[in-house]
Amino acid sequence: MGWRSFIKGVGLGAFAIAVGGWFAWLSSSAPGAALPNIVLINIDDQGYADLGCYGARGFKTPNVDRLAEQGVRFTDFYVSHAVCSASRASLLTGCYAERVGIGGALSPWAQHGLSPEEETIADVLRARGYATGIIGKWHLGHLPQFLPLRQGFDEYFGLPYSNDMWPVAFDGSPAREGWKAFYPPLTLIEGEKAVEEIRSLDDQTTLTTRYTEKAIDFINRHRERPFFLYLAHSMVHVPLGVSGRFRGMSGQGMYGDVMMEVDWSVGEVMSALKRNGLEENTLVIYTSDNGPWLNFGNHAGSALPLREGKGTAFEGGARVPCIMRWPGQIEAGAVCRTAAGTIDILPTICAVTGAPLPAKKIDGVSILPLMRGDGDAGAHRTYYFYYDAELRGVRQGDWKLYFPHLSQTYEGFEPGKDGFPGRTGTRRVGLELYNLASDIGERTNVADRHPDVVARLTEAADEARSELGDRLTGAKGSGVRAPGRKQVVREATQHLAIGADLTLAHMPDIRYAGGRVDALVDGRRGSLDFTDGSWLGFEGADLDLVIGLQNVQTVSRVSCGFLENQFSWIFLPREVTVAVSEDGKRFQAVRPTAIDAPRANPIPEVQDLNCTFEPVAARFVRVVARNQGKCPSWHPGAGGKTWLFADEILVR
Ligand SMILES: [Ca+2]
Ligand SMILES: [Ca+2]
Repeated sequence: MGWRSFIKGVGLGAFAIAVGGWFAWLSSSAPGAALPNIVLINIDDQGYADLGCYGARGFKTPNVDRLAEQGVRFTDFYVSHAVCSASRASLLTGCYAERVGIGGALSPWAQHGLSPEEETIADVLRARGYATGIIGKWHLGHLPQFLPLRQGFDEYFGLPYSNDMWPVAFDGSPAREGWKAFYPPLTLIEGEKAVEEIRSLDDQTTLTTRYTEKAIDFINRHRERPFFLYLAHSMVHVPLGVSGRFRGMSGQGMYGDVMMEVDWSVGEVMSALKRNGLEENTLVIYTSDNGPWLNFGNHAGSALPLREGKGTAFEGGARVPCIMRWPGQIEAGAVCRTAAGTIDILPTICAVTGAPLPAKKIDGVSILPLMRGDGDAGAHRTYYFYYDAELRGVRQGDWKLYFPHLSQTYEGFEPGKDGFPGRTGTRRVGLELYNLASDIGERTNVADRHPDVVARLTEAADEARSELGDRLTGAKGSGVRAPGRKQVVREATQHLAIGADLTLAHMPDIRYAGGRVDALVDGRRGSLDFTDGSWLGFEGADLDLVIGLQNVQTVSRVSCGFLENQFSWIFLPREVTVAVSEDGKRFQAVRPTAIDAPRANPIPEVQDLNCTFEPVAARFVRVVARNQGKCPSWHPGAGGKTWLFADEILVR
């Protein structure tokens, strides 16, 4: 029994419920009434149309199709967020990613991860007496304190993040420039230990087979007790890798070959369940974390007839296949056309197993009635489509409404091929309403014709805004919880500028420190994590600040904290100038601090730049930190605007 899992992050009340639930199960589990095993298979970047039963062309997926023949296939199933980390946060917690503070795709330098205070599917099932294992891609924080063993899993084997976050160029050679050169080595992790480096495209070809072998081993070892197996394939995310057995098998090319191998893997898992006599009493769920990465052309899947793909709120990004098989509980060959999503999987598993729901608020609901054929159950539920903390869309019934935003677009751009990406563009999306029943490809905006629907969905969106926030409208969500952070904000000692009046020549970006300018002199210093709510970020602009002290003070030192995180285009300033004044009009420069030209440094660092001078009487202190302006030629973003991140200007 994992006592730690009971105690972790829950209060005594929940502890009592968890223990009570477990004993209740022990006492009621007569032979033949054992709790069902749960196998959750999550594919990376697989498109809506990449399975035979969803209309795949050029390759076959007989094993996944068989799951659909024997279970239920959802036609309108959604991820909450069409990108890896955010999508996985929702899948495992039953929450919109915004609620649990996880956005986008975490980089290998991320200083945060899914908070260990959150309860995952593994947490709730382990508390119910299940053995829990994850094989494959995690991507909810690579630091040890955020890895799966801290999130309810007994066992882990796989990659901590995406298989393309590695120092290897698109052609498979060691990366010497561009983004790829910044990445640390990509390593497979067993438990919490790095066990082996994935160095080459050849190494990538082994992943699907190895994950499958580990999955079968897990099933064999846990045949005697209920288990939860989360098999999160690294494929079919680029760089594609397929074993020799499937190379050239599909006739569609590499992508089809890789899909066929993933399908083979599903067949192997099903065979292992059958050999162990577990085929009946296991709920198998198959889904994908987001739509296809279309600019990879023939190395990407297809979401047709849906619009766009990964990284957008359109259907091609957010709508994914989902199949569930559970003989005797789910009717064979059923098709569910009611909207549902990955946020519903945790509460559904709780309903199926009798496990208590997480103590903290979640967003999903049990879709057990839908699985059992009651298509009307929850037909009027609302699903929200966030991206980058922006509430971009909302679906209710057949209607989907988009709010004005800038979206990535693949339309009109020549895709790449053979593992190389093509360009993508940006599209301004307006207030757009589509009827998905008559216009699944989202081509005819009918917002003008249905003002009542627009009003109703806008009202529904307001509920999400007040609960989960929305960067598009500036709404702060009252239900948003913090992610797990490696470092808390560093304390600063008392200094003269705390609480002083601040005047800024350029306003910082509102995304960091929530636009609170006074964070610069609140006595707390930013950590290595630029999302920690402490930093003020300036894109392409200088920090030009006048600090108005309460009264004239003797000042002899000004210290400024700056962050360097070149992967995120954050650079140290090229110069810092400090000047003082008694009247706020005539300033006397005390000393400029020139800073060396930036050199490539992939590791995030906080630098405190100190300026010490002869004591001088001052009422006002002006600090100007010059932004580098443009990413240097050696940087992957060469020519793009650099960010300057400042926190805590200490005056003494
Ligand atoms: Ca993905
Ligand atoms: Ca501060």
